[in-house]
Amino acid sequence: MARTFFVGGNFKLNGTKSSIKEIVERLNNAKLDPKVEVVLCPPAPYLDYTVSLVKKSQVSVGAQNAYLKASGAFTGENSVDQIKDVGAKWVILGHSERRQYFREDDQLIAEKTAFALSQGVGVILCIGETLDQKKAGTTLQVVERQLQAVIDKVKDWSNVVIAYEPVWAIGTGLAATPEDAQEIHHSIREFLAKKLGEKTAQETRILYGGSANGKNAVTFKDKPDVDGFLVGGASLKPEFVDIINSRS
Ligand code: G2H
Repeated sequence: MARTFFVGGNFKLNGTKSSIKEIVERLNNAKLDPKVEVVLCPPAPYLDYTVSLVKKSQVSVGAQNAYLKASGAFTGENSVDQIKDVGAKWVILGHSERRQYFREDDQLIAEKTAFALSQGVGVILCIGETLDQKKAGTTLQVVERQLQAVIDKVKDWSNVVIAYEPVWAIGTGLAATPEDAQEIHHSIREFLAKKLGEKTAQETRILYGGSANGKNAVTFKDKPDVDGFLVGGASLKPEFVDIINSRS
């Protein structure tokens, strides 16, 4: 089964009503490759607004974080039920910025992933090694450990998209080479096959994230295990359209 190419826009802590309107209207008016699934992830206060602006069925909206409870006394958290209530369908979990600045560990990320999936919200699950881990040659150990924590809690991966985001490539302008990304993505798929079976491994989309942009996206075109991108900085710019159309 062919995997649908997936491009996520992670706005991070950026945007205003006016800039988000500009981004979504650009996508509404652009000629997008109809075979690509696009997910826009604005900051939580703009989820409802972003949903209201989207005009194309291939474009949906996701949150950048969600808690492992649907409601209650959890000041400051996002609820998957509320994410669903405003019409968003996805949530990014495990992003390295959450791991680093908010001390989220594998266990918490796995619990949040399991909860979001149980409530019918798709998860863009981020994994990736730091520069020190890459230098130490432990990239695969790190991503396998991050995946294993989720595998222990989640058996149905049909609503999970993995984003391999090497931390050293995030926001640095230094993207992984397509060859390196392909090698890691292939190893991740082999790991999924070993742990969850060949069918799940073949069906799960593995995105590349880390300084993806309008110029380099096309260089990943012939890499069979790169099923799309999770895009930060460039998702705020007109070149986001080029990334979405990079396979066509
Ligand atoms: C990695 C990526 C989006 P950027 O964090 O998740 O950001 O494309 O700015 O490196």
